[in-house]
Amino acid sequence: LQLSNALQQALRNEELELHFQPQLSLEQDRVLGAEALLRWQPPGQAPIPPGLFIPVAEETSLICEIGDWVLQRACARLQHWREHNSGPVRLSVNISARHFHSPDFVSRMETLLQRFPGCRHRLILEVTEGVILENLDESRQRMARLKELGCLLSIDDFGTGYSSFAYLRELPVDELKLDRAFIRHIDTHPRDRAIIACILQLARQLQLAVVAEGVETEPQRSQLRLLGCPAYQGFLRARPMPEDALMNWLSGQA
Ligand code: G
Ligand code: G
Ligand code: MN
Ligand code: NA
Repeated sequence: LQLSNALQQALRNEELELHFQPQLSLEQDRVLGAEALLRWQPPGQAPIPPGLFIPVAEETSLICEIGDWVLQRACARLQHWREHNSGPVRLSVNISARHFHSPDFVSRMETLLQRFPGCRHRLILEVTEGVILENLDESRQRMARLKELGCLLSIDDFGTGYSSFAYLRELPVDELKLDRAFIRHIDTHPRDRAIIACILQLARQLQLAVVAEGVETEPQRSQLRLLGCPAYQGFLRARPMPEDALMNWLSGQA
C-alpha cells in the first residue's frame, strides 16, 4: 500500500521516465526500432526497478493510469522523432493485462492515434500470452480493432507460460518476442536451439517478425544469426537508456 501511494505521487510529480532499448537486425546490425521501458527515479534516492513497482501497480487500476502515461509519452516521442527524422522508426510498449482488458482501452488508443497520427503502423503493443488467454474472445475482438487503428501487435515472452499455438491461427499478431530464457544457454544447449529453430520456422510460415530478447554475448548472437533469427535486443549491443543517451548512441552507429 505504501509503495502504491508513493507510485501514485510519483506519477503526479513526473518521477517516471521512459528508457529505450534499441532492437537490431541480425544480418546487418541495423537499428530497426526500440522498446520503451519504464523507470522510476525518486529524487535523491536509488531508482526503483520496474520488476518491483509494476506488479504493485498491477494489483489496482493504477496500472491503467501508468499505462496510459507510458502510451502517451511513447507516442509523443515517436511522433517527435518522425517529424525530426531522428530516433527509431518503431517503438514497442509493454501493456499489462488489466490495462489491455480495461473497458475503454481501444477507444483511448483511438484518441491517442488521432492526436499522434505519425505513430500509425509504428507503435507496437507488446502483450504476453497470459494477457491474451485471460479472455480469448475479448482479446480477439480488441486486437482486430487495434489493428484497424494502425497498431502493431507483438507477443512478449513468447514460448514461456502457456504457449498454446492455437491462438496464433486466429489472432492478428505481427511479431513474436523470443523470451530470454531460450537465449541464455543457446550456445551450449542443443535443446534450446531446437526450440528456437522451431519457433523461427513457425514465424516464417505465419509471416511474423521475431525479436530475440536478452542477447548478452557474442556466441549467443552468432547462434541466433546461424538459426536465421531476424532481429534481437540485449545488453551485448545496448542497454535501455534515456532519450538523450539513445540519440548519442544512434549517432555512433554507421
Ligand atoms: O526494464 P526491466 O527489464 O527492468 O523491466 C522489468 C519488467 O517490467 C519487464 O517484465 C518489463 O516488461 C516490465 N515493464 C517495463 N516497463 C514497463 C511498462 O511501461 N509497462 C508495463 N506494463 N511493464 C513494463
Ligand atoms: O518482460 P520484458 O521482455 O518486457 O522485459 C524486458 C526487460 O529485459 C527490460 O527490463 C530490460 O531491462 C531487460 N533486458 C533487456 N536486455 C537484457 C539483457 O541482455 N539481459 C538481461 N538480463 N535483461 C535484459
Ligand atoms: Mn517487453
Ligand atoms: Na520479454
